[in-house]
Amino acid sequence: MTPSSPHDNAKLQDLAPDRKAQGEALSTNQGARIADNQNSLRAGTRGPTLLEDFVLREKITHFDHERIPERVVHARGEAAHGVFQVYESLADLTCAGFLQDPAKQTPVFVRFSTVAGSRGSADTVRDVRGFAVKFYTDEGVFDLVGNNIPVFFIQDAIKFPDLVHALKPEPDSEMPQAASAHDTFWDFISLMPESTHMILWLMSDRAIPRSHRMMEGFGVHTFRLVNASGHARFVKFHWKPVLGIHALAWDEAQKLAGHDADFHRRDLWEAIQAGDYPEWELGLQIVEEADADRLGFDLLDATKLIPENLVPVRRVGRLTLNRNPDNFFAETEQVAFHPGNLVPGIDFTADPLLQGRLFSYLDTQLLRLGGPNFHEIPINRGICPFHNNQRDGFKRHAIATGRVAYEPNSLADGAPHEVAPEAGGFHSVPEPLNSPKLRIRSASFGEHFEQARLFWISQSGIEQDHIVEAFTFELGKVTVPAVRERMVKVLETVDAALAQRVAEGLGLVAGGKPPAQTATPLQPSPELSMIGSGDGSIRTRKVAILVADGVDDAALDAVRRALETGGAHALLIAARLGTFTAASGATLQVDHTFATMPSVAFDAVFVPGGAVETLSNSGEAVYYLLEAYKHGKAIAATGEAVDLFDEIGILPDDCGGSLNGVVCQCDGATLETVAERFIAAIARHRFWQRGDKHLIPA
Ligand code: HDE
Repeated sequence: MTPSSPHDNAKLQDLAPDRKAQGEALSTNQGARIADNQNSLRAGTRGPTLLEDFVLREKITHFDHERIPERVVHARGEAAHGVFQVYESLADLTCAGFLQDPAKQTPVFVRFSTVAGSRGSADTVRDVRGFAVKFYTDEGVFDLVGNNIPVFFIQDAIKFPDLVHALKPEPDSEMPQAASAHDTFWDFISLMPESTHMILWLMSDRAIPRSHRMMEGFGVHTFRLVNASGHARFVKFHWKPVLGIHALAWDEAQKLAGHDADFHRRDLWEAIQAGDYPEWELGLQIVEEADADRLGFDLLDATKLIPENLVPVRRVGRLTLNRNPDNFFAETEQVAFHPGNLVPGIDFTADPLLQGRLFSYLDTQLLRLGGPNFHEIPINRGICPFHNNQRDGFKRHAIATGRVAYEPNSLADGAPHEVAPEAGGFHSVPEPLNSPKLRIRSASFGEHFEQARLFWISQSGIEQDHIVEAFTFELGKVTVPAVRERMVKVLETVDAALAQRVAEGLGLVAGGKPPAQTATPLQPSPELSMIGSGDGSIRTRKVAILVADGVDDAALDAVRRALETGGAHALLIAARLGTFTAASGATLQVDHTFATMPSVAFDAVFVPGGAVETLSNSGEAVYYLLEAYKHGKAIAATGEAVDLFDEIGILPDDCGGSLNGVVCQCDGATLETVAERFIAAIARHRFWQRGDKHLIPA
């Protein structure tokens, strides 16, 4: 049975299950039934409105207070409900109850977000994505408040306001919205060597995900897992998407921001509505405390990751999102994450970034959610009972009974009472501390470039090209030449070729010193590349089929059937809505037009033969194909559509030869063969290597 969410009992409809049948009456918040919801109470038909109109005043007052402050960062986001299940007991590592029993489903609520933009900003901007998971366990709420990038810009929480001020729109003009491509951001970054590793990730395709369903998640900081006998080990948390890690093209991301600002939000919502439940595996990297010093970097430094070829990721459980929220505000907006929401068996480390977060998240909710009782908002409520002597405060919901609100007491038999660690009480790892009080950065946090270089050398050639293009774009938007020059110098410390290529794009000359060499040459870490990840299926992919009158419906049906069998969704796209007559005389219903669902909304495009003359005379159709080609998407043609590709300069793959993602029906090839090759191409996600994409006029 799927566990119900903790806030189900707060839904309005539960109070009156069959509202229509019972003739649900419109009423004020006090329950008085309203006779007229069209007119305010006036002195005469054309006279002034009366102050005594409590119906009007209540309605307008509530409306006036409908907005709350948006999150200071991560304001733009969307969320879903789901469940988490562990594969096998992790009792050897942790006593956390929800990680013991493979039969146990723990309800979760997961919110994805961008960092920089306001609540109404576009989804597909270049940015880090938040990946925040609230586990409603039987032992309390556990929040894993992570990102889709495993490291962070800064090492110490005291720099966070500076970072965010530099990133957010500039304070005089309030521009640019949801973008890092501006002076203040790069001014700050170029002066903060510790941000170099993170900035390589931010300029990579990780920062323009195809979907939230296709990105990794990371806890970022090092945490601890503690088992029942008190043995503590360091842990890094990972979320591995079952569908793989995939990105948009930058040109596509920018166009999508205009065509569909809700692209990621819609993608998540529609996938869940369609039963394509997004899934991730929880991964753990475990390091014995005694081994930590041998890693070559400090585990408390959030600008470092543990390469997977050094410590493999053990996949221990599955997260499935299976239900959309009922109400965006009540759930997604009011959910309050906090890295300090822990359960016994999981503990912090002294990472100075994490330590600062432990203060920030409770503090920020006091303003955003208007007081100390936000844990009583249904989406934030745990599912296990809780008892304490906290009382009162703004918007208190619970009605505490009795006269005892203190401890120790005898008048309530000592309740609520403390619980010993052996009986499940939370107990911190007794980490030995013996040090003077200092305001200083540890020397072990002093190296900033080696892992940036590791990331760079672990990327495929095409991923490196994209990183160079991203740096060139972002720094190209910087108006102060000294900032551009300083940033190129920072890149010289990572890799000479990287710096050289970015400098060229900016009309600068890279020179200076070559990067310092490490004692042992760095070995690439293949898991840092996105290419080739995932289950190799086409599940949930969207395919546009371009149609017009006369389209070969035998080809259309055969390919569509094969795509749908593979789990993809195929939609018919044409110049207008309504119906078309296919070659067989059958009537086809169109789903969308070239304008309402442009090529950027799809993963692949198919053109059956039959209607080619109409399509080749349509600028919109030709643009559609060229744009999909430019963005590296799989495209396929059967019958006369093969000639259309030829005519507009899209080069087909050799029949059975090297695969460039352009699948054309070769002489004698069956529709089944075309469909098979098309499916294999879609499963590869994108053909980034198409060398002629810069020649495409789209
Ligand atoms: Fe956050 N961060 N953060 N952050 N963060 C917030 O909390 C903060 C950091 C992350 O979907 C705020 O409720 C500080 C790292 C996510 O509701 C705020 C520092 C990571 C979300 C805050 C960091 C994150 C937030 C804003 C440096 C990845 C969205 C509203 C010490 C591990 C959660 C709010 C959601 C949100 C503070 C750094 C992830 C202001 C001070 C590192 C996913 O409290």
